[in-house]
Amino acid sequence: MSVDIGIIGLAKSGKTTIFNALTKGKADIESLAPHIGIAKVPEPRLKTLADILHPKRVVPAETRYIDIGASVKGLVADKAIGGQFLTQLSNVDTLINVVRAFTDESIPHIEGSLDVDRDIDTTNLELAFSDLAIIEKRLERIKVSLKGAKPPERQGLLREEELLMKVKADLEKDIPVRELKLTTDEARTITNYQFLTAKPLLIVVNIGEEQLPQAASLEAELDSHYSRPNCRIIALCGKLEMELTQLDNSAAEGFRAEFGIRESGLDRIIKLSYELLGLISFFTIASGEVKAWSIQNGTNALKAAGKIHSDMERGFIRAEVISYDDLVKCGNLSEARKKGLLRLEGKSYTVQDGDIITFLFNV
Ligand SMILES: Nc1nc2c(ncn2[C@@H]2O[C@H](COP(=O)(O)OP(=O)(O)OP(=O)(O)O)[C@@H](O)[C@H]2O)c(=O)[nH]1
Ligand SMILES: [Mg+2]
Repeated sequence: MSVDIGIIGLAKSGKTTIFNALTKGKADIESLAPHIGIAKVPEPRLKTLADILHPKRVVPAETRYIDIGASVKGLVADKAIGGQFLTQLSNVDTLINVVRAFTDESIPHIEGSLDVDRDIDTTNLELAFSDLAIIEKRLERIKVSLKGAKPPERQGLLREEELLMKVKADLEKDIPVRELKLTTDEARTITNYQFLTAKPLLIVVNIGEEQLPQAASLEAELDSHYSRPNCRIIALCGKLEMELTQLDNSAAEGFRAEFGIRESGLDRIIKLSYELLGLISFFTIASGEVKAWSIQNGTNALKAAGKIHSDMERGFIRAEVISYDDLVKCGNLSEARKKGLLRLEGKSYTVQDGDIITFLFNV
């Protein structure tokens, strides 16, 4: 199971360009069908592990990107995103909103002018409309169900109704679900609706090449306006990022240096998405392969095993764990074992970022 990231934004904002850059793909920018592509998650520790362990293969974790291929505005019928597009979007783990900041006379902006703030608001509004439509529908259903409901069921329905009314009032005040402070119970109920404004949001402001020298200051300014709980904003040039993926790494680095870009925009997108989702990496070594896996911070060893294979979760016995730092310090596994740095942990052990884990299981 990979992490799924949905790319949204107004028409001609550069969604497919950024999708192609992220997935090193060649999706036709004219095509209206959704594009789905895989990107490897950059993980510098894998290289160090490969140097220490000499595996046959190194397998990074993967992220799936979905470019739904139509602008959010175009999707809106009766002021809410509907049908197949909503289904696609409601299943993703996080959203990227691509906002146009590049100028190009030959590509008319659908609103007739460039305005980053307006476009961010437009998309946020569309997402909120979509959630409000879901709430309205559910509230109507609850009303009907309440008519014949027996006391215990009735109580549950009333509680749900109250929660939905609260969320609705906040959405109407432009407060997205991702910013609400909910109890664990409320959060659990809310998860079922897969609200779009509940998803972490990364806003990617797509600047032109000529704006690159100001990218850092622009980003700092945007950040001060838009960084909110579970929401981050960055500026990058999608077109350049896409072109750089066609080059080998050292040539791409050279170009970046020339443009004063410190880090690949794509790496930053993935890193920030991971941060927003609260994901960490752990590693496994088996059959000559070193593999990276992504899990939610706070996951226990049992669930981490299940991420690899359901058999491993079902037949879980123990996990043999060493931290990345300890392994690097020791230089190899047998030295680490001698020093007693390989720990045996049980089901409830909370996996830490960078752990190298061997699961012992029995099926
Ligand atoms: N000058 C310039 N053009 C860009 C940049 N990013 C994208 N474009 C161009 O803008 C046009 C639209 O880009 P797409 O990536 O197709 O945008 P989209 O959001 O996928 O468009 P739709 O799917 O039609 O809504 C293409 O001609 C791109 O080459 C950029 O940073 N600078
Ligand atoms: Mg497109």
